[in-house]
This record gives sequence, structure tokens and C-alpha cells, in this order.
Amino acid sequence: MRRTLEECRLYGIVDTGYVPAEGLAACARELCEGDVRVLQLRAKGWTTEQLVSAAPPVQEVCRAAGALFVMNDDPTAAAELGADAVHVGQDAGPLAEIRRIVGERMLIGRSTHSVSQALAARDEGADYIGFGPLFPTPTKPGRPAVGLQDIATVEREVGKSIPVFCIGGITSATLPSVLAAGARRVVIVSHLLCAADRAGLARELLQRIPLL
Ligand code: TZP
Repeated sequence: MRRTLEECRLYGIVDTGYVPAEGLAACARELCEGDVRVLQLRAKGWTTEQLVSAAPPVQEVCRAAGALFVMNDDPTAAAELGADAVHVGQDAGPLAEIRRIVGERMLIGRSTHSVSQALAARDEGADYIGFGPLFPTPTKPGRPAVGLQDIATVEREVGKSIPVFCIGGITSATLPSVLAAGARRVVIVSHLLCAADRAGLARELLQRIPLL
């Protein structure tokens, strides 16, 4: 699991803000066909029960493709599902608490929005972090963009210990500036989910991100 995480340069999210409930597994399959090997299910506002009932087909697609299945925001659902990872925000409380819920084996990711939050997440035992949003994004409305200027510092200070995934407003057009700023791994949501050919675009983007 850790190796798959460490080798990942393009992290995908199946987000119910863009994909209807009945299309989640098909979307996951398209992203996996595009060589995405870490895939999160993000369903804001869903209950644990709804997540536990909807996630298994997505999880099965991930398992068949050798991709990690990440449950967003809900450690209880992640534990019930036996997810490979759970991703939590800054408001989720101490990671020790999350760790108690999900057990020793599950990977834990944390969203961070500043260098100090990135350092704190590493020190708290996060297995990876998200860093952003780099640009304003409709996927997280109202969240101020952090820009590109701190990417190199986060990569230098945190990226040597755990993977750092830059996120927020990354598209074919913005990717070059993100990579030039020092990013080595990215999460791309709406740009991939809104594409006519998700698998093709994922493969194309992946080719543009240098091997680690
Ligand atoms: N966390 C920080 S930005 C973001 C999340 C979940 C959304 C990124 O979505 P997009 O569509 O790739 O900008």
C-alpha cells in the first residue's frame, strides 16, 4: 500500500459533486484505466450509512486495478469498509483519534493549507498530505487559494518524509506552473471528471508529470 502511495504522481477523486451516485463505479473504472492508482471517494454531506452502502463497487474497481481506495472525511465509514486510506481535513481533530478509529494499518491523509499545517500533519503521523488549494476552485468554493510560492518549501520540509499532493485548480493549462513551482505529485478533480475522455486525459497528464 505504502509503495503504491509513494509511486503515485496523479491522485484522482470521484466526487459526487460531479458524478451521479449511479455513475461512481464507472467513473472509478475510467480513472483506473487512465493509470490513476490512488482514488478517493468524496461525497460531501453523505451519512456513514450512505457511504458504506455506495462505496463497495468503487472499492472493487480499485482492488481489481491495484489502486488504493481512499475514503474521504469519514473514518468510521473507512473502518467499516476496510478502506486502504482515509483522508481528513483540518477540522477532523487529532490524528491520534482518527488512528484509534481506523486501526494501525490504514493510511491517513490530511488536507493542509499552509507550511505550518503541513509540518504539523507530518509531525502528527500523517502518511501523506494534500497541499492547497493552489488556485481558486469550484470544487471547494470559498476556500482561499494558497498560491504556488510555498510548494518548494513544503516539498523540501515535508516531501522527504511523506508524499505531498498539490491540489486545487490544477488543469492541463495550470499543470506546467505547478510542476515548475516544485510539485512532484498532484490531485486533479474537476478537470478530469468533466473530461469527455477521462482515461485518455489522465494518461496524458501523467505523462507530463516527471517520474519520481
Ligand atoms: N481540497 C483542496 S482543493 C480541493 C480539495 C478537495 C478541490 C480540488 O478540486 P479541483 O476540481 O481539482 O480544483
